[in-house]
Amino acid sequence: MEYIKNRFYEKTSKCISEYQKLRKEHGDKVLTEVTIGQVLTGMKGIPALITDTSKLDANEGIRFRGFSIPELRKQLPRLNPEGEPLPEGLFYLMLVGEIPEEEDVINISKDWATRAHVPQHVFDVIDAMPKTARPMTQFSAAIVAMATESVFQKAYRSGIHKKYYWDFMYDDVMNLIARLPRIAAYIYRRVYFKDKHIEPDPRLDWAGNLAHMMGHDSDEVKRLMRLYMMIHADHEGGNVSAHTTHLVGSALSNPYYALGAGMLGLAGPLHGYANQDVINWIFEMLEDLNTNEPTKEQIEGYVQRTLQAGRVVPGYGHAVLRVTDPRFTAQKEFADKYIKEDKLVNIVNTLYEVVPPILGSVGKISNPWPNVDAYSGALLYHYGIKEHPFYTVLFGVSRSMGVLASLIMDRLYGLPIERPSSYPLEWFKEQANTK
Ligand code: AMX
Repeated sequence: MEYIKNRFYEKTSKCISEYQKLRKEHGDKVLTEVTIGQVLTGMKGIPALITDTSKLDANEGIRFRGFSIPELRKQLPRLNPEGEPLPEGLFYLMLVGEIPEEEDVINISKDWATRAHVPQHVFDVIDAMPKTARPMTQFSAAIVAMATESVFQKAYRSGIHKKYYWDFMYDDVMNLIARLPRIAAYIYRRVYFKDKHIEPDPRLDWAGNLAHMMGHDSDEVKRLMRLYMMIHADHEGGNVSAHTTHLVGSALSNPYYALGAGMLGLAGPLHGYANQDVINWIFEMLEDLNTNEPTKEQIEGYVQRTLQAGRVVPGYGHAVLRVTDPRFTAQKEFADKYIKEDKLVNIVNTLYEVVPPILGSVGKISNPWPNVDAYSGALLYHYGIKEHPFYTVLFGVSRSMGVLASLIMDRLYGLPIERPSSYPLEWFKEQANTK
């Protein structure tokens, strides 16, 4: 499928000269002031990164190359009119910058299917770990172990010119994304199904094949998996998994290293791990309340107790968003349409009524509204994927598409190594006291 690579280059190569012109002719232009507050609260709001694949608006949510999630759910190609779009189409959009034709999406599916072979030593690395090792530990170790396959690394060692880096990066990225469903499903079957593995079916699409290899072969689960893989794919460049992948890649580390590092960031409870933490927290609540159907008042009381204990309410709040996450809304619409009665989904819906006013009343919380993680676990659980310690791996498979599409762009632009400055606390105190 060389034509997709060619089309990417054809559509985006003009950005190389635009980037160089900006750097040369407008390098002195002041963008914004940076406050001490921004530095001390996680560099929020500082325009410090170039990311073309998606942009997050605080009051609207994510847009992928200008398209919102509702727009994409209507416009991206799907396998049948009732289904969800194929994530392959979103990858094409993020990479090439335009909505693909159905044929392009089918071709990416086929391309990934031909690249999906995972070398045996990667499975050996996974098998060497205890089954009690967290699924994200196994997942990131497997990704790093697969760096033996990096064509970019080999090309770099052989001395290729830097203007061709993106080309080798492209092949690494396509191979890597193609192989992640197999690795994820292998870990899932190893940990929860006594190593009874299921071979890939190359006729299936990328997300459908993941559901199949996990042992969830129904059309319903495949539909959910396509939605899940689409909405978790990218959230502009500053979030921990995207920024880490970009930062490590800026040292010209191969994409396996860069993604492995990004996945370790995704595994943190304030980031991607929140999607499994939501279900953990709900089960803790049910145990504490000794019921499977808590009342609104009981839930309110538990939320208050969580805050009093100095813990966060997982699935709520966001570093950038100031409204209900449209990824939450997409999942809620999916549940409203397809799920008639489910206790966990009902609890998640009640939490949506209960949590925002409580968090809003705390005073210091910038965003009391739900994020993507508030809903995803309940949907997976409903469709029989009940092993919640595994959920962040699914998030990681999806997130690979956005962060790795960006990594190809990074090498196309020829972005340099990233190296911001740091100062001791004393320096900030001095700045605070200067007029
Ligand atoms: N429950 C309790 N307290 C919360 C909270 C929540 N859901 N969200 C924010 N706060 C607290 C913060 O911990 C912080 O407390 P502190 O001043 O005592 O340290 C204070 O409110 C101010 O934080 P903020 O400016 O509103 O948010 P932030 O940018 O520092 O953090 C986030 C954002 C997402 C980490 C935070 O909202 C949070 O911890 N949420 C719960 C975990 C979660 O759902 N994470 C997933 C995010 C989406 C994703 O990446 N997948």
